[in-house]
Amino acid sequence: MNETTVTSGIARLATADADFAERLDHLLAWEGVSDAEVQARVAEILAAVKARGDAAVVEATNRFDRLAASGMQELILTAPRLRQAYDGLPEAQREALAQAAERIRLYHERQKPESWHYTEADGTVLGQQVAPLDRAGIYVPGGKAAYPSSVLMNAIPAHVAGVREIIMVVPTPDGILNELVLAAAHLAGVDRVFTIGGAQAVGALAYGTESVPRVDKIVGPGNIYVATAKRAVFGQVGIDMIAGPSEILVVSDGGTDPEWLAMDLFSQAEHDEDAQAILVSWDTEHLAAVEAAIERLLPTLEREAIVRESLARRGALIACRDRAEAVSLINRIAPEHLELSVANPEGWLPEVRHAGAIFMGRHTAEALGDYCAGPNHVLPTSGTARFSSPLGVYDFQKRSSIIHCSAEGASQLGRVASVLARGESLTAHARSAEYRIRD
Ligand code: HSO
Ligand code: ZN
Repeated sequence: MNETTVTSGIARLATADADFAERLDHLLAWEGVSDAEVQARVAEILAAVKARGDAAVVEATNRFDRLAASGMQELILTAPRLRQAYDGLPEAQREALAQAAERIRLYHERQKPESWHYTEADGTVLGQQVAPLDRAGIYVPGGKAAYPSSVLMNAIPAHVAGVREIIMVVPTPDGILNELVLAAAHLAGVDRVFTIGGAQAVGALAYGTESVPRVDKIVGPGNIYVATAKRAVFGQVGIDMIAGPSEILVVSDGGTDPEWLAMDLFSQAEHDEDAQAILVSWDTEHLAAVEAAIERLLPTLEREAIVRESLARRGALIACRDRAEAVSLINRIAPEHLELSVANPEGWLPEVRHAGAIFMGRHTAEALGDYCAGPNHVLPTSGTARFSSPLGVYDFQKRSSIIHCSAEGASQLGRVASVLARGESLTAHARSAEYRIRD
């Protein structure tokens, strides 16, 4: 293949090209950090919330979301209001939401880590106790990315983990509430919703105000101000990952309908202009057929402009030589979503080391995982699947070590500890251990 691009603007690359590695690096590069100006504005908002609590949050909310709330009381929605949103949905939506929620709950039930312990010969017991967080805060964006499905994906694992209180924040620009988002909150077990957003909402959750309780961890996606605020309060509270734009990598052996694959690529590209959709195949005729399908289907899309921009900015059709090269591309890219659109996907699994979620076979469209298959759709992006995992029950729990020495165990361990403590010149440690040594 040469350097030309098809009219969709999607790049064509081939692993055989001399500059392939360089072009791939360029394609994958994503700079997620905010500039100094955003950081300064966020710092100012956070400082105001810390100093003046509710008043500062209400002021910022009125300003940024064009509201006229006289106090925080006007920005609170309690359980009955969430229930009302759910009851008011058209039947089909209520059903679909309930089915998705149930499947997500069942999947996450399986993730629950258990406490464990074991007893040594001298009677000493060692173990690990798992406990949920007391309170979690879920940030739900209010703009073009207000996804009820994300409410389920963030709140259900928290609920399954046993979190005592789940607080949700969602901005309502111009006072417009998204009923589906509220209905999802009802289904997912959210206790209270504050209609606030931006850095001020992150600050309120991190520090607590007169009305907003301080949480132990803040999860959920948001714009650059929200991401910057989350980074800034990290340490004071836990946070989940900082999500980059959505990505999909499809590997095809040539046996899947090109239109299906084109639409799978579009399904992530339509999220935003910076989303990334890549197709890899060693079958060059098939790649050409997918290209043709892309051209054919693009004009049929509601979000054609966003998809075109995303494909032109960060999309690619990559021709590789063989299956082995496809595997090394998967692990190099470490995609958020990987579709293995191949004959025997199980055979590939042991070789896939880095991917947020793996969609196996020709029938498993990523969209099914986005909504209702069961696994979480909050996944590591921008190559972070190298070291992190999907959002899960474990993100809403923490572990405590358990040590219970028998008299005999304390005596034995005391000898070891004493030697090490004296080696560190920490003699109170040594003596504390030595008291328990029996002759
Ligand atoms: N694909 C997105 C999740 C989502 N898709 C929500 C549709 N709605 C996460 O990468
Ligand atoms: Zn999606």
